[in-house]
Amino acid sequence: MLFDLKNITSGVAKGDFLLLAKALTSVENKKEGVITFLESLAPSNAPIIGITGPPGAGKSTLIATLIGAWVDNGKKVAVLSVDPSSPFHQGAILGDRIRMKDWYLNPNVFIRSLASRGHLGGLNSSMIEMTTLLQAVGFDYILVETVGVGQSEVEVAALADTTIVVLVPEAGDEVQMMKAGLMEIADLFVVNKADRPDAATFANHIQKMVMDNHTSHWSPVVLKTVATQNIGITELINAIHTHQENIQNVQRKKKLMLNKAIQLIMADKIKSIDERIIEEKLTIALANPHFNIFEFAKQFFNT
Ligand SMILES: Nc1nc2c(ncn2[C@@H]2O[C@H](COP(=O)(O)OP(=O)(O)O)[C@@H](O)[C@H]2O)c(=O)[nH]1
Ligand SMILES: [Mg+2]
Repeated sequence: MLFDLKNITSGVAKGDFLLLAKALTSVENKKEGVITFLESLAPSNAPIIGITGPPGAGKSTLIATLIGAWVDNGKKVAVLSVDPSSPFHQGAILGDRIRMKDWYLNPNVFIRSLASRGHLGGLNSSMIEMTTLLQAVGFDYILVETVGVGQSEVEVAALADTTIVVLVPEAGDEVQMMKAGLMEIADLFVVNKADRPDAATFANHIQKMVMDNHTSHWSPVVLKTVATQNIGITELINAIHTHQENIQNVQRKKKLMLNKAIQLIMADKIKSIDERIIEEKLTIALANPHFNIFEFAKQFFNT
């Protein structure tokens, strides 16, 4: 029942997300039958838009304004928000729910907070599966919010059609540190909190970095916004749409799908690693004074 695509889709069309929510939970937990279900989904071109950046930069606030603009245009929007999972409780921190609360009851908006599950600061490991499901059930835009620490911004770029890096004027040092990596992943830079004094200088600095660094045919756009006052949002939406048009080519799609395929294949291979068995064998192997780690590991390699 959870995997009745027709029922999920008609629920979404009516703004009833109960079946979708249940299906997403099964997909997130990779329950039995999920793969068969995912294999049955028709392809969709609904854009996946990744929004990453340091905590407090205004990602959630920006997302709320994007939702507002798209919903006004009759679109359906889904948001997956990946918060760093707290070591003290299992489960996501609820901060984003509060900020996005205006949208929680809207029939055209589906929002889910996710824990980052496992890899430190990284994305939830079922992200490809969940975004593909959201695409298939009738959303026009899928937004993925991730806190830009560690690997997560690289992971979101591998997942998203358009990656937006949100920065704030005082982020100078972080940008220096992340410089090279950011240039590779950002399709759009948003300097949010442009109501602050140093915003123009900071945006110019990013613009200069973009011009010094860009290698691909798409040169990242640098925009200034004040999310809390809806300033710069029209320009941001136009830039997202322009980027979407720009990436409609076979090459780009192939690159994105290659990334996703590799992630799915790796996830499948990791499944076959049983740490307990390795540990048992290791206990015995370590008793050998000639223990060699390469020789030991080799017995578990794929043949
Ligand atoms: N002054 C100012 N504050 C903002 C702006 N955008 C967001 N904020 C505030 O910054 C704080 C963090 O915003 P939030 O969207 O939760 O950031 P996130 O952690 O990146 O999702 C909140 O108190 C927002 O109200 C802005 O453009 N200007
Ligand atoms: Mg947030």
